[in-house]
Amino acid sequence: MSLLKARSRIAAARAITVLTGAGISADSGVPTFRGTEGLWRSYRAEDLATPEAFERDPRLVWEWYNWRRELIATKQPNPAHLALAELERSRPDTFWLITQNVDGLHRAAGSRRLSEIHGNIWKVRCTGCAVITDNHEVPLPLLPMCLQCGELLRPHIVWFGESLREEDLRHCDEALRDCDLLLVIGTSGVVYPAAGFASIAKEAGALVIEINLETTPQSDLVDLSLQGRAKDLVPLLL
Ligand code: BV8
Ligand code: ZN
Repeated sequence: MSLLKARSRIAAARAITVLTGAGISADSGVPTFRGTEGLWRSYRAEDLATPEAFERDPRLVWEWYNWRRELIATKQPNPAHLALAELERSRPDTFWLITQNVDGLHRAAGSRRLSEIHGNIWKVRCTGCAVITDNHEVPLPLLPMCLQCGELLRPHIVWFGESLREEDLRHCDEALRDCDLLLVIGTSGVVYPAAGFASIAKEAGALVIEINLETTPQSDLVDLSLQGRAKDLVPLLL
């Protein structure tokens, strides 16, 4: 199937679901996790993005998140984010966006019908009273304390070994089963449960199109794997 064919299938789709990963924000200058300049490389992130790491050394984990907040605060949505927000506006009732990204760039681009399944780096959650608040302070004072109950605040982010929120998982399952087209953009397909989303949609009869710089573990599962930068291909497709 060519790009033209993909465009017509997208235009004809009854309901579209999109799954994005760090690759869609790479073109905004946000480092991906597993790429060459990836976050995981320089910051041993597998050890930092876990509840155990936060338990052991909350200051170190907050230093990493402050570094990322400072970096992301200077980044803008790119044409791929904007094209997806445009697509949502053109078909508000038959569109859902699932993102693994915590950078908030889809929201900044105007997306509203979205599930941020790994949380959002601009939200903090109290380890005591669980209140969630928006916080854009850069840098956050180390260690940030809850104004309500005085306990330690943590990033409102899903770490490795932590379960995703029930309502997000339900929403994703619905969006994956109801759609007749799933676009998978800029994810290495390594982290579960998101890595299993393409096969859920496929089994439910959707056409699955992948956009990535490289092939991934789901490339042979999808109907079409387009190789290229999201900022170039996504606007072309939509
Ligand atoms: C869960 C927040 C139930 C952190 C993230 C052992 C113990 C416990 C759990 C597990 C275990 N073994 C496996 C698991 C499950 C685990 C998992 O999947 N581990 C992996 C590593 C095997 N998953 C979990 O723990 C999840 N919870 O399963 O709960 C449970 C509970 C207890 C015990 C068992 C199960 C929670 C997962 C969420 C983790 N949190 N983020 C933070 O961000 O600070 S994951 C992190 O990786 C980011 O969210 C990121 O989005 C995500 C996935 O990475 P990608 O987005 O795909 O990014 P990546 O860099 O990998 O790839 C970028 C891609 O883009 C590449 O393919 C590249 O080619 C492409 N690209 C680059 N540039 C471009 C581009 N494409 C297009 N255009 C470009 N310009
Ligand atoms: Zn509190």
